[in-house]
Amino acid sequence: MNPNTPPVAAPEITVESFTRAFLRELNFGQGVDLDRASANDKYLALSRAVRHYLTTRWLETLRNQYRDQAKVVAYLSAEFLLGPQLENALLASKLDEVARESLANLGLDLDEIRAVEVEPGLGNGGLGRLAACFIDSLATLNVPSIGYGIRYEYGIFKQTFVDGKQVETPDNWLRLGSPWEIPHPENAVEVAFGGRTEAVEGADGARRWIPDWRVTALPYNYMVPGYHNGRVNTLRLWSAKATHEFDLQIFNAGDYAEAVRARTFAENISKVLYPEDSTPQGKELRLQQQYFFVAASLRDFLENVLPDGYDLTKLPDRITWQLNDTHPVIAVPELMRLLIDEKGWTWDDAWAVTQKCFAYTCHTLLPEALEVWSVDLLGRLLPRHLEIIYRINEEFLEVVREAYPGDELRVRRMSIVAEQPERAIRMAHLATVAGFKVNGVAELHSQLLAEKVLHDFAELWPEKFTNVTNGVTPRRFVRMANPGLSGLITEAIGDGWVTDLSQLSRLEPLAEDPEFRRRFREVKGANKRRLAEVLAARDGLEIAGDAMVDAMVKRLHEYKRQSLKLLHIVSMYEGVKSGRTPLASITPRTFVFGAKAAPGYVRAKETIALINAVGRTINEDASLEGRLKVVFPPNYNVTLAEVLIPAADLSEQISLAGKEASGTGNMKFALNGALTIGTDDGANVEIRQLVGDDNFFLFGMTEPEAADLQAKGYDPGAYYESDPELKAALDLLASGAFTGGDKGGAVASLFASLTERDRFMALADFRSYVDAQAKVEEAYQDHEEWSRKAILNVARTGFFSSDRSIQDYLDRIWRAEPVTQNH
Ligand code: NBG
Repeated sequence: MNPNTPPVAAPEITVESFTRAFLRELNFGQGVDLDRASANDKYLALSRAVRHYLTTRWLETLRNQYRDQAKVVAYLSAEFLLGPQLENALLASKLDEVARESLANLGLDLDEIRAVEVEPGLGNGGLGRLAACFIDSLATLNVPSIGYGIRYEYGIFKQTFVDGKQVETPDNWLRLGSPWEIPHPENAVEVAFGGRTEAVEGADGARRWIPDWRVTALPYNYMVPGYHNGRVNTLRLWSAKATHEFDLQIFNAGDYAEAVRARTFAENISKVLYPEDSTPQGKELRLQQQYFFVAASLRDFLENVLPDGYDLTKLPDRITWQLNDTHPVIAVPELMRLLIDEKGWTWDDAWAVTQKCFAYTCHTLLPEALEVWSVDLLGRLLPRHLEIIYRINEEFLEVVREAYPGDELRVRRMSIVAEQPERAIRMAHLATVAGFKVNGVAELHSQLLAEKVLHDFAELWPEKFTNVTNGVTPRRFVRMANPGLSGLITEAIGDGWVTDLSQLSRLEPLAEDPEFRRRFREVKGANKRRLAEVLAARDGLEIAGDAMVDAMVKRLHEYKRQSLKLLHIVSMYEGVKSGRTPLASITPRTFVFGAKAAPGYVRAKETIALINAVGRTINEDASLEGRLKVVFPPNYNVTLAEVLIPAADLSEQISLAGKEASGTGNMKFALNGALTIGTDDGANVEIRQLVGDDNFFLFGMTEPEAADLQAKGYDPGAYYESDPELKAALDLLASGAFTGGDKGGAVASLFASLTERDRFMALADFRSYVDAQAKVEEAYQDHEEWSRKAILNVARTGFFSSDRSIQDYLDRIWRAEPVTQNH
């Protein structure tokens, strides 16, 4: 075939063409006619029809990329929490209206078909969702880029509640097939593990690795369409397959059981996403997953993306591998290994190039969340990589000793190899040594990284450290999730905001316009009704018609302090029951929780059980006349977020200051016109600076105050004793009033943990939190004023677009350029 043969043209964007593409897929792809088609048939045929439109642009993007050889950004991430794909694909390719009309002509409803989609839950929370927002922005900004990750067969577990307690079931998201992926077995690569190394005569640094087992990494490509710009980037997720040779040998020897065992062992690598958030589990399988996907990705880039014979000394001009947290950091010794052992480079040449290829984003401040691998495990699984890490460390420590002669304490602190409590590799140190830039994800976080977590490194290499505040994609989280608000905004300022969110500032004067405020409230009201319908249909939950929607959705973690929110609810309830608060004075409110707890995180699971117990009591208490409701829909995910966030009035961002790296839910809520009640933590700080103190409910200690109190000796019992409302709330909880008289179990455990240790100082912030909540109550009474504040939140938070984040990365870290498509 002539290499210049252009790809087949996409079907025209007309109702007729679309209908033909849809019916063809239904008939020939699914093998059914319209009358007999199941909902899933229709969904698959519709998605594949949309795919036709994207594919042509995708092929074109790839051809241009190959021709231009422009610098590429490879986003290496163990998680991509994509959310549903169909609507985003329709929107990006300008097919939304056409598809709706075409289906309506056939007597079908687009929204009904959309509802069939099972979202790929290939992430735990913020980190994975951020990766998904970033690839969307990279495509929309026309940046040649590729996302690399793992195609987990089971994503984040499905959460259900049994008697209010979390029960996990597997998320079999591929059960009915995914129309969005295209496997490419011909591009499979092998990844090796285990074994030993041996010397290579006369080589500078090179050694031979003799692994003892291998798996095949099979790539699945996903399209990442830019918004209305003709670019379609690639997300390549790897699936583990047993190698055939390995298999066949055992099989031929007649040991079928062993053959199956070997296959299962190999394929387990991409079987399931680790349901951990913030705290890594030192599990061998997890290290296998990490090496598996980065080894495959590096090889893929070097062999399939670069042209044959590419001069690898120029690699830093062609690529930046962005390390999304420490999960992909094993890529550093892997590149060294490839260059030295396989390409025959000297150590120094390899290190010079490697150091210019990687940049590292840190996503946490919790010391226990910084990944560490025991030398024993790493040496067993990746013996050659361990040797390379040791040598990197040796040379690095020489640099430290030279800079700080005689300061052995510092050398020990900075070493990549920890000696206590066991010999282990600190992946964040490796990433910081090897990366040419290290960034935090919000101003405060980056500052604390440089002052605390990675202080010694920031002192040695101040120029390496920088901040890129997170962002979220306005396409999914405003344009798609909130069509009502989008329409209103577009009517007022045109539709340029969808790709340039700073334009939202032009809404500012409209906050003073009573008619605009009325329509804004109308949209919010409609979004609440939509939420009510979804919760009723999805979970049989009931929310109060036009009550304030107060939402706290995020992973369940002690530092995020869902327990503080719970104390507030209990305290309100206690106030009414004890007669301290007249019922009529209470603003009707629906508290909405959404949170998964890591399956092994007992305290988090207890908190879920207690929220459900308190919720049940309050919802069933007729004396409250329905003024307070607590709903906790199980299995919070992207699909639900898209319905909940646009309906919210109040966004709860109440982590202990200095613990939440950034938060991104906080941005989504503000952009959809919810007001934040929050601490001075993560990106809350920047949100408040932008929206102004009058439009944000600030409470709690600042980070230095919290650190101070901790240093002085924090005694939660003293707060319990001295604040009668706090005491009453905690006592009511402890009395078993919400748990059918049961004072043991979760009740006793939470009570003790809060009053005795309270690691995240919920009691210290309780008073200022409930006082701020009282201000919320008061402010909400004045609908006009509240809407004004809400509109100002929308108008002033355009900064939090992931397009802006990506532009920041481009300008200050990647130094890559957009490459415009032909149309
Ligand atoms: C999370 C932080 C959030 C942050 C996201 C995205 C991890 C390890 N970190 O605060 O807790 O918004 O990363 O940066 O999941």
